Amino acid sequence: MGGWIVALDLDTFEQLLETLRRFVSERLIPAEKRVSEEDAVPPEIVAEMRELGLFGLTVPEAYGGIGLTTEEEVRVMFELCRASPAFRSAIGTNIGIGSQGIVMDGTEEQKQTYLPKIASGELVISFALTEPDSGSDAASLRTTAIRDGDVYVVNGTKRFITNASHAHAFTLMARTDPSKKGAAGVSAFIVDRALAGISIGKPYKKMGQQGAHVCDVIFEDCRVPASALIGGKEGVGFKTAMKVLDRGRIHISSVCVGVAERLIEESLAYAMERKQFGERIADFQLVQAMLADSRAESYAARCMVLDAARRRDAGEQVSMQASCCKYFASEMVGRVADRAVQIHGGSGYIAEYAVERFYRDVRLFRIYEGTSQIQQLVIAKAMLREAEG
Ligand code: COS
Repeated sequence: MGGWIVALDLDTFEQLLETLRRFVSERLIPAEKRVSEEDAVPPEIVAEMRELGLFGLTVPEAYGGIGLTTEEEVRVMFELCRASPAFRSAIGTNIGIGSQGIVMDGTEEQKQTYLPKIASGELVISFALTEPDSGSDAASLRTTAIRDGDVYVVNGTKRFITNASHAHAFTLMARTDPSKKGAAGVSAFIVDRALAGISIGKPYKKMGQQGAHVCDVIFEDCRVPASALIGGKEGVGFKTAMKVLDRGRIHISSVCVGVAERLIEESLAYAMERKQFGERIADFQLVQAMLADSRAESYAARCMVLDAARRRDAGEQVSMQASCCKYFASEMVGRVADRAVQIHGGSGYIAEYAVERFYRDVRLFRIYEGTSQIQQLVIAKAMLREAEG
């Protein structure tokens, strides 16, 4: 691991944020248009992200990463996500849903085999949970992993898997016990892409977030060594996935805050420059109301995300708070993007302006890593559980 992120005393962490701020302004934002047009993050930028240590932000130091706390991670994301979400996506599965199952529940051997390469960015890892018939109802997944001697034979299709087209490994959730219908029959594996019996679909054409790729992953009689079972335990893979998503949802919420801050910056700059009726539109109270609503909501989301992150770092169970954050922050950035387009007027609908692209990009935040409706369910279920004692 190269670069400047070594030990995270306060000064070093502030330095990290400062370096990142510069990287975002000088390298990422100027490359946004190109990323969108070419539907790819340029390899030289991926290489720079690797150099900076960004692929290893959340991997513990003992395995070659930087081992950020959740709070530090979200503060890094607030900065990074002032640039197109496609850049975040390039590192997103390595620092989040792809790696965290191994970090949380992997055996020592699994950690030593995978985490150093994940942290350096040498190995890209994706998270394979969703299927054609299993989205929000994740526990109904049908992909099977049937034990046969010292291997599991995997069959099934995973859908909309982020970074699958360039992944070297997958954190895969599959049913090891088909006689059990729900969560109890599901196990988690680390599957190497190089194994026979894995094919990757063509990247889907999406509404936004060009430069981030999602594909189907098809397993046909793929023989996965038994040693790939995460933690060496069957039947707990759904729980691993849910724990990973708890952290993932806080992460996505911080992404939403970063993007909202950028949209506010763009809106304010435009409103201060654009003149109508002989005045800057920023001086009109109806425009000010939109700016103020966006600032207040983004600030609220930032506070929520920091609180949830700190609670997680203190060892609290934060599923409910993670869902509150994901629900509020993703809906918030949708409203902020909508106002940003409105403040830009006709120009907001034109691809020359960043807000047109961000408006499309942010729509996904209300959907992936659990829709807003799933977050509402998780929150309400927790409320009922608490009230019922
Ligand atoms: N942490 C640890 N364990 C958890 C957990 C969490 N956050 N959430 C659930 N579990 C456990 C439960 O305790 C339960 O275990 P027991 O049977 O031992 O009690 C088990 O997992 C099943 O939980 P539950 O009955 O609540 O599961 P449901 O089938 O009702 O599903 C939802 C729960 C809907 C919340 C889940 O399916 C979900 O999050 N769906 C959305 C999936 C998603 O985000 N997809 C995005 C794809 S990844 S980009």
